[in-house]
Amino acid sequence: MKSWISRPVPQLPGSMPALRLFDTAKGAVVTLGATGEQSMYVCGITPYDATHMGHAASYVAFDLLNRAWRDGRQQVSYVQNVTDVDDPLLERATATGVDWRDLAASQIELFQTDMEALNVLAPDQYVGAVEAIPLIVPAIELLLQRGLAYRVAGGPGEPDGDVYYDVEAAGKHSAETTDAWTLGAISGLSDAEMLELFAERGGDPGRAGKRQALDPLLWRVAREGEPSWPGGELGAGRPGWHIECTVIAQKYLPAPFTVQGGGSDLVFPHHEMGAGHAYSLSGVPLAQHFAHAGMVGLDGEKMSKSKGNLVLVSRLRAAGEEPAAIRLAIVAHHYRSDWSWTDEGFAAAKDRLRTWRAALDAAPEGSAAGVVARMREELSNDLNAPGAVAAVDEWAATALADGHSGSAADAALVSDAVNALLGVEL
Ligand code: 5CA
Ligand code: ZN
Repeated sequence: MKSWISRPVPQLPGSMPALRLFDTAKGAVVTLGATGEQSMYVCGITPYDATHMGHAASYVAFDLLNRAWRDGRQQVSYVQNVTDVDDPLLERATATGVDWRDLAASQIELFQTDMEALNVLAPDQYVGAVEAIPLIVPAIELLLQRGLAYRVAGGPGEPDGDVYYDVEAAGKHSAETTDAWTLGAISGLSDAEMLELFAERGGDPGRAGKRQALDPLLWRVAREGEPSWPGGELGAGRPGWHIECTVIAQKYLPAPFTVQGGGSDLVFPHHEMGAGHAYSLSGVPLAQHFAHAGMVGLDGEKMSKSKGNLVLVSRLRAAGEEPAAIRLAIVAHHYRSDWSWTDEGFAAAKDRLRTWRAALDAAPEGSAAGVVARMREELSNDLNAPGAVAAVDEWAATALADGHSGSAADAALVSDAVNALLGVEL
């Protein structure tokens, strides 16, 4: 599928120190090897509603990582999916009387426009679940052959043949190797916690005929009134959610790739199960590291399409708000923290943008190198964007207090650094 267009990233003199990042699976900050080549998979949207501030913040978070790597002279391969067929999309389409394909296409278009406006660098591969089905089917067939997946009998009104992943068999299958995956390897959650989250986040623990309550769906055979695709030995149907991301990542990225990213609501079951699927298919881990962005709320509640408490990037843009100010409001929060979007926070970001721009006209001679070094230091420390923002704040305060006539070279370097590292165009 077509991706959006990245804006150019200014090249700064010097480079970022070694990058440290919090790894969810290890429960600790790790240093990423500067091998020269990095690879990242970030879970994309389910396109049934417009991009809200929570989605935007998760893509900005991994855009900071992308920019930090590039500043550290690393080549980055970046893949993102779009879950362009799934229950919530089909349900919304039915409820609103829109063809599900038209709904998905319109929301993907809006998402890409939002990403472009927010100066999020585009992935190298932007891949839809639907276009990946020919890759997903053989992967599920292989899991069945290996005894790591099984078919479930239907019930009243339900056909036979939905395929589920056998988490227990998969855990045993990988047990002899190092870095093996067993349920909980990524999330570190207890069985009770997993059961609760599984039900909340698209799982079906009570489905009759499953071997374990936490076994996730791999293939849903065709139902009347639902779209379906040829499934080889599986029969016509459509894929489950986790296998989609695993197969797309395995197709387009090295194994293991460097970082799997998404919001913290994807830790379980999505990234847990995806890691299991990958191990079962290839015998090596899906990713070296798993990183997660915090949840964004509105007035203290998680922002979510189902609750309807949404601040939409597109709505703010339509109201004439500047995307750079939206981005600055996002990066004022550490990517791992949970935070709420507020009018005051947004007003503060707009003030800050004005202040930084005014300071560029008064940049003291020789002041830029220090602020660039501090921004890099902060960002190399688990993408501490608020620290980098504070460094620019201090520089701006000094510039404005001194009342110098500005140094054009210093202004250009600070402006380039704020653009290259934070993605904010001054
Ligand atoms: N299509 C799947 C991933 S394969 C999906 O989760 N789509 S989504 O549209 O629901 O979410 C897209 C991304 O936004 C995910 O990384 C998700 O974790 C993140 N996200 C969703 N809601 C929030 C929120 N309130 N705050 C922060 N991030 C969020
Ligand atoms: Zn995903």
